[in-house]
Amino acid sequence: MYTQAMDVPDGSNPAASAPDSGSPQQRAHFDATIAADGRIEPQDWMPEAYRQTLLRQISQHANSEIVGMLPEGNWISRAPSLKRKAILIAKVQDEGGHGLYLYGAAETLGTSRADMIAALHSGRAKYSSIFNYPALSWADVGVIGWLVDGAAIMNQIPLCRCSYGPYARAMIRICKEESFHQRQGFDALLAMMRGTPAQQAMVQDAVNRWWWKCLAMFGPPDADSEHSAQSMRWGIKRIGNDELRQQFIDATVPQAEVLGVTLPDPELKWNAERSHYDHGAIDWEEFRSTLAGYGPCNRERLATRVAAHENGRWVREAALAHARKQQQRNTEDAS
Ligand code: BYC
Repeated sequence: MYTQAMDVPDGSNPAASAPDSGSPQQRAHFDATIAADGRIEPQDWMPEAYRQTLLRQISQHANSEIVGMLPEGNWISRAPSLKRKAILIAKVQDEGGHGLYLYGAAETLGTSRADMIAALHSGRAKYSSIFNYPALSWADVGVIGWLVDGAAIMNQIPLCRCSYGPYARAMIRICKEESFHQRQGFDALLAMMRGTPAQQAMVQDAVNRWWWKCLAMFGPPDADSEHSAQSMRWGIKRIGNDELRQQFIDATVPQAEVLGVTLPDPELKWNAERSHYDHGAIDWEEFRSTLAGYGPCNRERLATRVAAHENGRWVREAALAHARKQQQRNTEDAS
C-alpha cells in the first residue's frame, strides 16, 4: 500500500551507495554557487543530503504526474463532445510527458527510472494526495484543470528557479503546458455555468468536493513541514507551503466570482489589513490519513498504475528487441 517515501539508496547504484563528503574546495564551490543563486549541475559535487532531497521531491513529482493521468483518463471515453475529447487526450498525454521529463531529471542524480517506478508500485514512494480522490462527473474534469492544475502551477512556477539545473529546466517547459491545462479547465466550467441549472449544480458540487483537497496539495503548514526550511536554504523550494497556499487562494477567489461558483468556506473573506483572503481551517487529519494510504482511491490508483505497467510490458520488450537489432545492423554495416 502507498505509505512511505522513497527509500534510497538501495545499494544497486554506485552513485547512490557511495556518499561523497567532498573536498573543502568542492564544499566551498557548492556553498558559493547556492549563495550566488547559481545552478548546480549533475557533474558538480553536491552534499548527499541535497541529492537525496532532490531525488525524493523530483521522483514524487514525476509519480504525481503519471498517477495524475488516471482520474482524467477515466473520462476520455465519456467526454461530451469531440472537441472536449481531443483536448482531454492532449492534456493527459502532456501529463505523461511531464512525468518523463521529471524522471529524466531525477535520473541525473544517480538512480534509474525503473527503480523509481518500482518504488511507486511497491508503495515506497509518494505521489500527490490529490489523486486519491474520485472524479465523479464531467465537471470534476474541469475542476481538476482549473483548481488542481491551478494549484500545481502556483507551486511549480518558483521551482523554475530551483537551484538544481535539470529540475529547473524541466519545470519551465512543464509550467507552459500546465497554464494551458488550467485555462482549458476554466473554459470547460464556464461553458457549463452558461448552461442548464443541472450543469451549474454539477460544477458547484465538484468545486465543493475538490476545494479543500486542493489547499492540502501545498503540503503541511510550514510549522509542521519537515523539509521546507532546509529546502529553502538550498534554493530547492523558493517559497514556503503556507505562502503558496495563500497565493493560490488569493488568485482563485476572483476567478470563482467570474465563474459564478461559491467556494465552500464560510470563513473566506478579504482581510484589508493583511491584503489577503482569510480562510477556514484545513482538515490535516484527513490529509495525513490519505498519505497513510486510507484515501478513497489509494488502492485503486496504485492497482491501475501497476496493471498499466504490466500490460505495457510487451511494448517495452518489443522496443528493446528492435533497438538491439538496429544496433547489431549498424555494427555490421560499420565493419
Ligand atoms: N501529497 O516537509 P514537506 C500535477 C509530503 S501533479 C503527498 O512540506 P516538501 C497534475 C512530503 O512529500 C504535480 N505528499 O515536504 C498532474 C513529505 O513526505 P516525505 C504535483 C505530500 O517536499 C495530473 C511530507 O509530506 N506537484 O500537476 O518540502 C493532472 C512533509 O511535507 C504532500 C508536485 O509534486 C501532498 N500534497 O514539500 C493534473 C510539486 N504535501 O517525502 C495536475 C513538487 C506534502 O518526507 N513537490 N507531502 O515522505 C513539492 O513542491 C513539494 O514536495 C511539496 C511538499 C510542496 C509537495
